[in-house]
Amino acid sequence: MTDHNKDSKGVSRRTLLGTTAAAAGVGLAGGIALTGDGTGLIATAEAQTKAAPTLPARPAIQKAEVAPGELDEYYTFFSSGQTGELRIVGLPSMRELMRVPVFNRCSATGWGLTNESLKILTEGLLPESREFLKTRGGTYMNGDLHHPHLSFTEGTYDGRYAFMNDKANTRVARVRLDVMKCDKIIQLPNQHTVHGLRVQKYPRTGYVFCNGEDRVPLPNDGSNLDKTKDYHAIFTAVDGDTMKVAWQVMVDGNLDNVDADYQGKYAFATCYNSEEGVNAAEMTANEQDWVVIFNIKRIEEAVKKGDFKEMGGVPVIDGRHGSRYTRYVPVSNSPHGMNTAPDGIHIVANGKLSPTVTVMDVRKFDDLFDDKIKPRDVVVAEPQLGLGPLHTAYDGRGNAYTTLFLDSQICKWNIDLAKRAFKGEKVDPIIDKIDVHYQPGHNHSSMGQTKEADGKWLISLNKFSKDRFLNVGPLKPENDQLIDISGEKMKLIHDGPSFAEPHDATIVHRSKINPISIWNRADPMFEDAVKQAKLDGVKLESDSKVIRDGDKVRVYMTSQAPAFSLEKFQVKQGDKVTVYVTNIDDVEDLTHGFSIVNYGIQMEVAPQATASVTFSADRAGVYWYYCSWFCHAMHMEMKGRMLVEPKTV
Ligand code: CUK
Ligand code: CUA
Repeated sequence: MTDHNKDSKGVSRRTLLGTTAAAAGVGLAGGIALTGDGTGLIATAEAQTKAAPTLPARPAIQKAEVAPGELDEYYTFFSSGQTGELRIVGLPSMRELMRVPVFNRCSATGWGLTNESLKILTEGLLPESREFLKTRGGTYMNGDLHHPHLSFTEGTYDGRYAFMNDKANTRVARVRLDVMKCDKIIQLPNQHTVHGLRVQKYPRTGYVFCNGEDRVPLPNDGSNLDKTKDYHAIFTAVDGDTMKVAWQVMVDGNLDNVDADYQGKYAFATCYNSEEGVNAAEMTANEQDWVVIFNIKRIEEAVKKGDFKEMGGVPVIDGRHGSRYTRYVPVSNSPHGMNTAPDGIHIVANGKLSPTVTVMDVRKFDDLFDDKIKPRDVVVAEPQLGLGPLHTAYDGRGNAYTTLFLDSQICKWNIDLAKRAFKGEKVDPIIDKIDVHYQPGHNHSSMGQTKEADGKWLISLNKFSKDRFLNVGPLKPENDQLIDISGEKMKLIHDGPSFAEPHDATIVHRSKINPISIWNRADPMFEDAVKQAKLDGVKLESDSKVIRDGDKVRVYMTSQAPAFSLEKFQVKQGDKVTVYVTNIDDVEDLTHGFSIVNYGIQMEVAPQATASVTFSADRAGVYWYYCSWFCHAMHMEMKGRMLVEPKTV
């Protein structure tokens, strides 16, 4: 292994910067083509190798510095783990551009406080959770966002949506990429946690595949603790357009990560705990676990002809061993990452407890489902890479990059060489290794999860930073490292600290993403406010009104820098007050905020948006409300007073 160890310490960021010009052009160089026979997107291995010489000639080291005023070439959508939000980071600068609250509460935007966000956070909850959360604020306060993945059309990103999971509370969310706001959250029935999440790549998304990790009794009614053989794990396909569960499959073992093919035929998930144990010793007792392959066409037919059990209002198909809807391919103990190569052919299950990764050929899956071959016959390579392989990324030139958690390295290896070695040829598939700091989980290459993998950049999401940054106390940041993969050897370019805890990321060329800067007044995000205003005879864009409706009071005002249209309003103690603020500024980046002192109220109101918040006016007195987003030279003066008249007894 030491042959391949390349210490990156000699590389100084200062010497890298300014030495080279940016690589010219985007050159999304994929060796993949749409086949005319309806089988989807497949490239031959030769096409992948041939793709390499057509790449624009690159300097030895790509330019990573993005000068003041320059824009990044890529958007990176980062998960944030237990922080529960989606983060948008520019690449290669690694500058954090935005945080999109999803499963968390956000003080800046009012996510979890405004009516618009509360609707999204509550409408998709399971009935039993709604009941459970009644006395707990109506929704969950936490989330654990691991896997953000963007919607596809024909094998590449189409700029519509990002989908993501909440491992903590079994939810799936969708973020609209036109406004970069979450618009749907649903909670999955029957399932206990969602871990792996990926989307259908072809013909489009389509399905969002969601791995149920933990096994629980079904129904989970408290009557069974120790009959653990009656616990089940569930795989879910969510319809990405309607955000409803399309179908579920009951499987053996715990599902970990998932990916899909480029043909629209299969999804496949790594499974650990084939032992179906309930503690670490039991879960890792066997030498082998498996990858479970889901046959999408057969499952859709089963749903059509009724070969399922309805549970929790959704069709559940039996996909346990022996089912015609699934196949189980044995791989070594406790595999983790599941990654489809941009060639549309190879998929890699990452060994974790084994130093190997298992490469399968998706073209063999038809025969496997027709019982013409044995499960292990789909395996075409199993290279030994190092200790703790977790996730694999690709460059579109036939090479793969695997994180080695225990070795704290990225291993670059060649798929074709690995296949030849598997057949007995004396070749070493490993091309290069680089130290990362420290303990990498996921890694990601630019456009590498699409057929348009361009082989320019890799980020390594390291779980530990230890000594890499100024010490900030016992809780340390993670370290997201930028690596140049345009050449034969990998080059470490940048250390990027991040707060808890990116697990996964999607690197997207900026040409794929086109957000707007000013809200459309007809946006569904505030359609409830528009409806209510209509009922009240109020024009949101121009009227300032206080409407009393029993003990409900609706306060309508506009904001235009540097003033709210209402300088004051009056309610009675105990009233249920809803304040609607419509930002009538039509200027890019002119966001106002609305915050009421000592009332715990705060929200963002972006240009042309309406935001609303409802609260109980329980404390009497004068309370100033103020604009919380710096908007104007007179921003400090942008304020008004709410009078809460005391209740008379
Ligand atoms: S997981 Cu965290 S390092 Cu949730 Cu994709 Cu592998
Ligand atoms: Cu409006 Cu600050």
